[in-house]
Amino acid sequence: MDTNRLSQTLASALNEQMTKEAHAAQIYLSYAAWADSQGFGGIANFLFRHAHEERNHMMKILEYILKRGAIVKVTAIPAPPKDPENVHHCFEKVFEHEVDNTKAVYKLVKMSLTEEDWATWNFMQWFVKEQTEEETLALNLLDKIKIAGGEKINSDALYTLDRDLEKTPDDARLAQDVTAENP
Ligand code: OFO
Repeated sequence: MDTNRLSQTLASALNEQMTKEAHAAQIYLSYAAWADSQGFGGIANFLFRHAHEERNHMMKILEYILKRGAIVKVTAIPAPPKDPENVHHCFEKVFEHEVDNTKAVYKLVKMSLTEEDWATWNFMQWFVKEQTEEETLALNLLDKIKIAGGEKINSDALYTLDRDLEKTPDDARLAQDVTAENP
């Protein structure tokens, strides 16, 4: 009796996505280490927390593949890109990585729709929402940095940003979650 509930195509796409989330964790980890070495402890803390979140995403997919009776393939994780040039560049890259991951998530949603695999389609909706939150968060931070001068951000503004990021919540609120009771 075949107990595998995932098609070959979806199983391998989910495995790829699992590695992509692990790669995202490595990117955040390396940017966090870079930020700390530059003296930005608050930014580093924010990025370290995010590395942890990405690893949780990897685990979420791994558990889903197992639950559906398919095979998990743990492979090598590509190396993260080189260090950012400055704080502005760091968050530009963070935003780019998030958009890139969103595209991969959308691909999986489309594949599950085509295959009429509603369990996977439903599972992927969590990632769609998560990516929207992460893009919003990265965009909000980029906006703040741009207002403070972008690449030419001065040390006072950097100091404030670093201090604020130490306590910045890991998720952004989305417009679609706003209600009259909870504006
Ligand atoms: Fe995995 O959430 Fe961003 O990339």
